[in-house]
Amino acid sequence: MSNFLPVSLIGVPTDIGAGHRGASMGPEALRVAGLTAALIDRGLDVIDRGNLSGPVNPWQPPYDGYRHLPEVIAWNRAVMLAVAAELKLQRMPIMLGGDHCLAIGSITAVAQHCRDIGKRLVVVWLDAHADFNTSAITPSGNIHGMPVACLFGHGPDALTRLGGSTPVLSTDQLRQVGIRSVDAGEKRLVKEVGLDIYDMRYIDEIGVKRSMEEVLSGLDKNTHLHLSFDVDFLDPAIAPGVGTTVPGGPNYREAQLVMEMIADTGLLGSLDIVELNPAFDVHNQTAALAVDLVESLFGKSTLMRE
Ligand code: 5AB
Ligand code: MN
Ligand code: MN
Ligand code: MN
Repeated sequence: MSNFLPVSLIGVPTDIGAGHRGASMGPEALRVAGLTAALIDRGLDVIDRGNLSGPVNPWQPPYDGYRHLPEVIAWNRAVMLAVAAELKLQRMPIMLGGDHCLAIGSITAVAQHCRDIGKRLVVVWLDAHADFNTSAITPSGNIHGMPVACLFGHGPDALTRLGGSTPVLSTDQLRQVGIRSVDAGEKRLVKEVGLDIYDMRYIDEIGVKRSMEEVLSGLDKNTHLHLSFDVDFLDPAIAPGVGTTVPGGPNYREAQLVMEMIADTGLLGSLDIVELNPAFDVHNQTAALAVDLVESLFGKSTLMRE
């Protein structure tokens, strides 16, 4: 049997925060690619809770620097409540996204839970983007480019205070990996706040292994590790099924090593799989790759080390 908590899959079929339609089909694509069976094969106890529901995508232009803000709020409330319920049952929530704005709700719930039980939360954010835009600096108004800023208290009250208190995260609680596309205003803000970013330049220079050793340093038994996995973290050559591809991401083995090293910590407590967009995918290959990587995240390739 595995040492992992039982897991609950939570489908979040929305593209409300994205600049392209289609991430709403992500949860089903992950299921079709065999996510549940893969986790059961890893020895995990798995319940698929089905999909959350929320407002349809009205596909409107941004208003006051935000696109679909009321709908984003509604979806995130639903996510926060669902995640809180699973954590209370001592289950590991796995979000099947859905665009990355859902991380506001999931991480708000996880942070609240950690406060309640006296655990330290550390978030590892795998992404091509820093997701640190605000209404004043966003080039798009798309809220999937803003979740990290919201979690740090920069954003509309309804999102920054979704769970009551703000900020949800501080700089010592977040490590971003794989970053290679940051907008001009976003860059200034990220530097001002002092985000802990392991960008692709850094990874190229010192390698995945040493980078991940640094990312995962300072964790202990009392740490709850939340992984927010934006599929556009991966190189588009292996993962075309996302709306916002950026060249120069990790290749297959580099991505596997990232997941394997996270698995080795034994501290994974919650997970978002986001931004998968089947409308851009080829024969569901990106969903299949995401499932393959999640298997590594749950220890598939550590056999030789046991
Ligand atoms: B994702 C961009 N920075 O804000 C913006 O995929 C892209 O969740 C955001 O990382 C990408 O619109 C958001 C140009
Ligand atoms: Mn991204
Ligand atoms: Mn993202
Ligand atoms: Mn994206």
